[in-house]
Amino acid sequence: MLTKRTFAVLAGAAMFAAVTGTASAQNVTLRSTDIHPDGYPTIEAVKYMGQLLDQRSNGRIKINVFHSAQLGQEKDTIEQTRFGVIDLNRINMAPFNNLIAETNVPSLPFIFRSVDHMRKVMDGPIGDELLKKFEAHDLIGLAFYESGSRSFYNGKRPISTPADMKGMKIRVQQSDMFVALVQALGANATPMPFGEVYSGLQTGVIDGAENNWPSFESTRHYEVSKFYSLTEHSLSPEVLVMSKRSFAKFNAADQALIKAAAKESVAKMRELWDAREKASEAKVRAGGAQINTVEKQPFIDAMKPVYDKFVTDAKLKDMVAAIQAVK
Ligand code: GTR
Repeated sequence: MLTKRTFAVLAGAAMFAAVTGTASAQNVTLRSTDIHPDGYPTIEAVKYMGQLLDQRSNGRIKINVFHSAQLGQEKDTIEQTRFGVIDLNRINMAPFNNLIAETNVPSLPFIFRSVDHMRKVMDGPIGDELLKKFEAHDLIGLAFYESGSRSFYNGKRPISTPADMKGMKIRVQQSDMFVALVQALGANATPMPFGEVYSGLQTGVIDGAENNWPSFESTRHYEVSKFYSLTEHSLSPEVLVMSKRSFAKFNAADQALIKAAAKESVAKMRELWDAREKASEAKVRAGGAQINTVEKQPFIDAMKPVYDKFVTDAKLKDMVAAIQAVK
């Protein structure tokens, strides 16, 4: 017997099939998720991709970006995207680390020498290979976005050496690699969704966290955690993935349109990101954050156990070597 709810779900699915069965001719609005607030560079980049698609499909394909974690925190949205409940997901590499071994590599501490190095790697064949790894997990990797460099912040004291972190409770993303990274520095790692970090800092459940300038600013974490120490330990990029189920509903021409619009949004993202990093830095400085630089070598030296634990087989070792060889 069909319950009312099942009927509603089936009716919804049938309607979707009717619309998307000839998706290339009908109007489709893709649902895209992001945890950041409206106006954040990642949100604006996906909106830009939506504008390109809208124009190029003569209004048939649009994107609706659900910002501020309206569709859930990052880790929870992965399953929904795999099932096609969410069509597009702008997310960091870190929540994929436990699922797809290769995604650990660009998140590794100090793997990139600079932002330019990171851009060159992610734009080149290594990045393309990585995007393909999502397919076995019901996702289509469309593009990588910037995420600047992540540094530690806390409310207790400036961090100048790993010893300053001893015993601190540091929030990390839900990734075993980030847990190991923080433990290798002598601190205690607490994996936690992004949306819970502010109250965690405020109530003292955690002493600190790590992130880039724009996220440190947009979350107002600097109000409750004022020491920002420029360790710049990870450049873990953002990735834009699409549900394979949603993607399969388009014909080849529209699939090419989607892929091209995503790739073209990368330049837009970079332009927005560079400006936002500067604006965020100015805002947190004006807001009373205490910034210090660090000598990086002791932090780099402490990372050996992380590489030993996560760069285990030959293909991951080759990927690390290939990244290091990019000039
Ligand atoms: C941000 C990133 C998010 C998420 C967040 C976090 O920099 O853009 O995708 O990874 O950090 O720390 O959870």
